[in-house]
Amino acid sequence: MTMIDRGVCLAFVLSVSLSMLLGHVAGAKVLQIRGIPTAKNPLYSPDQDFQCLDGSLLIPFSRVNDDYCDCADGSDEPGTSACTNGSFYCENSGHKARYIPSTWVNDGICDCCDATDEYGSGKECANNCNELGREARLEQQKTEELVREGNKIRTEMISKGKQLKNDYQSSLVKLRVDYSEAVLVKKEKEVLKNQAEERETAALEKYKSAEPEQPATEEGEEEKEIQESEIEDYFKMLDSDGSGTITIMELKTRVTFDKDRDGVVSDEEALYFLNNQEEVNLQEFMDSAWSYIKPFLMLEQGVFKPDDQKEEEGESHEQEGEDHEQGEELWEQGKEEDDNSEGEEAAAGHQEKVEESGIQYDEETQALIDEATTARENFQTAEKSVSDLQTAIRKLEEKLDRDYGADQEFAPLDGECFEYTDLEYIYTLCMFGRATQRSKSGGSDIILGHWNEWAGTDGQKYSKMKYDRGLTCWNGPARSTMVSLSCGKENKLISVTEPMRCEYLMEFSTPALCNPNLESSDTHDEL
Ligand code: MAN
Repeated sequence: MTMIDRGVCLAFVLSVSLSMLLGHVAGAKVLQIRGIPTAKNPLYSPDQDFQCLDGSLLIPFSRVNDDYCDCADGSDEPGTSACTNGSFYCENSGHKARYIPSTWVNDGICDCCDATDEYGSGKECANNCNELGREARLEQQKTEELVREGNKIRTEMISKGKQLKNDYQSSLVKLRVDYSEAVLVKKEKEVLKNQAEERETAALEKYKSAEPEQPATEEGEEEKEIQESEIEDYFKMLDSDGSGTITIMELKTRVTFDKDRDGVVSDEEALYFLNNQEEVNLQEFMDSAWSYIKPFLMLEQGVFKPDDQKEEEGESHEQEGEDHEQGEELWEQGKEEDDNSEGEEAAAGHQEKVEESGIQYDEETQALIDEATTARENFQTAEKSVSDLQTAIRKLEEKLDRDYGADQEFAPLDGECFEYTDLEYIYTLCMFGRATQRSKSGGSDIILGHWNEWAGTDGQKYSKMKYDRGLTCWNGPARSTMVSLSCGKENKLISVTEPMRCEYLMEFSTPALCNPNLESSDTHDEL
């Protein structure tokens, strides 16, 4: 190589390295290192050796942006793609500045709207920062306007929420007083009932031997067999894991057993239907559990209706002999039996037989039966009001403990239900209650989850609600639903999808989240 050739070659190398080192030189005065913001210029001083930003190495300044990676943190190559872990700064004047991975530099793809990342790839990138910036600013204005408008409603929700919490508090005080009174009344009625039943039992003693035995007939046997096979079928259906026993957990996934219709099948409810056992096998199911379950099942299937409905419709009051009474009565009776009052059981047994046998009692005995019946009814009424008050107190306590947001802004939504319909299903979301799905072609509600907790992350706790423990999918998990909340002028269920089988995602807009003081990840950037 001649001296001239060498000179040309050196000049070329210098010009290339200079072009990699320097970026746009505004007004040809300031030396701007490519790939860093101006604020970081003091860390890249051409008249000093360069200290890698992690402090790991000191290198001659000529090795900055020389397309060779020296620093472990990639800080010597902000303007080239030499380091796999470096970042390149696009100023994007007119829009948002951003960092991109330095491996994107000169890769033939326009990443920065000011086109600065593609200075050496030959790719022609347009600088469209002004246009994009304008659009983004408009978008941000719209968002701010929405937050401002929504915030007005949010303020109303806050005052309503606070009012509700106060109301719950005063109702609770009152209910607790009512409850103490109701417990006293129940005790009093229980004493009266026990006394009346003692008299009734004594009076009925003399009629005991007069009760006719039921002779078994062939027809009766056949009918029994049919019934048993029906029961067995139902057993198999309830035994969803095919283990040969029905457990509390298996009953808890079925709305049929939500006796008090509060949206949850409680342990108490499940135990009731399993005759107070944790699990039952087929024999136990036939012998005991079935008599508790059957009336509820028939009720659900519309085979018979609760008493009050019957009365309204003027129907007769015939009832199958051995099954427990339907609906409310049955539940109350079950609870009574749980109380282990043997006298009551015996008297209730008498009562059934009295009705079945059609025996004519003498006047005095009949009067004692009537008296005991009234006493039993009075006791049941008193017992019901105690349990109703207990339920009401429990529900209020739950509401008082519930997290309704920093300013109680979500409290007015408690108990409100919202619907969304897609091509196949009608979805319902009852806030702080449960989420359900119903096929448009009919059938019953499938529970997609019960309210569990707030599940938002990154300081945005109230942006997600988790509903779980829904109806178990065939061979799969229990259904669950995540509700993703965002600021909107009205409370509305916007969409429902099922991204994973039996895991649902609902999008819900609410003014409760239109808080101008909350930093959203977007509004923080300078535009
Ligand atoms: C039903 C619906 C669906 C769900 C399937 C799972 O059809 O609840 O959403 O994916 O059951 O078997």
